[in-house]
Amino acid sequence: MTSDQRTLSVGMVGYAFMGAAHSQAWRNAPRFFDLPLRPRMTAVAGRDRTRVTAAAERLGWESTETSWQALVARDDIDLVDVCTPGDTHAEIAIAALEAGKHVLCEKPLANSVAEAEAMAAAADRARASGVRSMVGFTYRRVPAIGLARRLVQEGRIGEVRHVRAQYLQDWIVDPEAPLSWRLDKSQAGSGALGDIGAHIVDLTQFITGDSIASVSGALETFVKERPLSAEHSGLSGTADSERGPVTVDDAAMFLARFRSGAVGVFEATRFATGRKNAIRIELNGSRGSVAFDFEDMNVLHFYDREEPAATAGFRRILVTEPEHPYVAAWWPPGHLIGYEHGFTHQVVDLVNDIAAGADPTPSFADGLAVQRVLAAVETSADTRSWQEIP
Ligand code: SOE
Repeated sequence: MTSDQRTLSVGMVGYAFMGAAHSQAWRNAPRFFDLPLRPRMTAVAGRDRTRVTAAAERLGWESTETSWQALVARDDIDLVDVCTPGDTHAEIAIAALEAGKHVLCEKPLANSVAEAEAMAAAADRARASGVRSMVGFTYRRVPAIGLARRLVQEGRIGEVRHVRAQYLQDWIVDPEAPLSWRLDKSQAGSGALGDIGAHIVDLTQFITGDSIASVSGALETFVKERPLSAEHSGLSGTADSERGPVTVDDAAMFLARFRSGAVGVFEATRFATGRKNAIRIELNGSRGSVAFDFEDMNVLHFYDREEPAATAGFRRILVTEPEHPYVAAWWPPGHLIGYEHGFTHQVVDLVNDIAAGADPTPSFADGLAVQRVLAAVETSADTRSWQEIP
């Protein structure tokens, strides 16, 4: 590293929805948490000079590059933050790791198992020289999710039998919503399955500490053609008069068997009218249950079967106490946090791990494990058969 030891000099590639969320996190993390290294928002890269300059100004980056290669080649960058569509993750992340930069890469890790394997192998090689990597499954860092994991790991719901997970959005329910890169297989790899299904695969494996052994799935594309996108940013855009094919799934469903013997039902869709960003996870165990919905993200529901029957019932825990994961650094009890805080917690954990020489999680190997589940769901849907996860 060439930069000042007390700073961690960050270069970010991409500056749309995820770039904005990550920028907020790099800026806020040292303001609310005591960090061993001070993140410096050194440079942001994007292909269009005018737009990347405007983004740098808006989001607070000191300088710009018009190619990710130029960013990765800079001596004053310690960490590369990859916020681009999935088709570029492997190339950028591997080049950055080989250049000795730590890497934070948006999810899903890649667009295929082969790419994810190459990334995990590159991360392993880089690790030998102290270079760290993390994949951005940011919802792991929602305090209520952290509490759910703590309760499950402490045995408070006993042996897990049922895993019920949904990720529900509705941003393309209008058939005239334009074809963004998220609807193009060559850029996104898959649709609802990889974009949001990946989150619930990761979250359920994280909370249970278990892994999915086999799946049986189905995919559906309801709207097969859409207007081409004239302009697109985040989840909205303007339509062109020409139309093109949707090459990814609109909805993905699958049954799962976990290695511990638990069974799971998963659903990821962009057509759940009225559901905006509902990540719903319920686990039922031999001793109790936990239930979470991101649309009420400061709350965890907990049922303890060992309480007296007359008063037992789902308890609504407001996860805003200093005893809860990450919360002590924010506001007094009852003063809620939001979507962007998960990204800040992600940066906090990553910076702490880098300073301590520890391996951040979720690692690229964890990202590869999710990718294997996604691929198995696709094969299962194609072949109408159960698929084992290697
Ligand atoms: C779009 O569906 C999206 O932005 C995902 O890509 C993110 O991972 C999720 O956090 C919100 O929705």
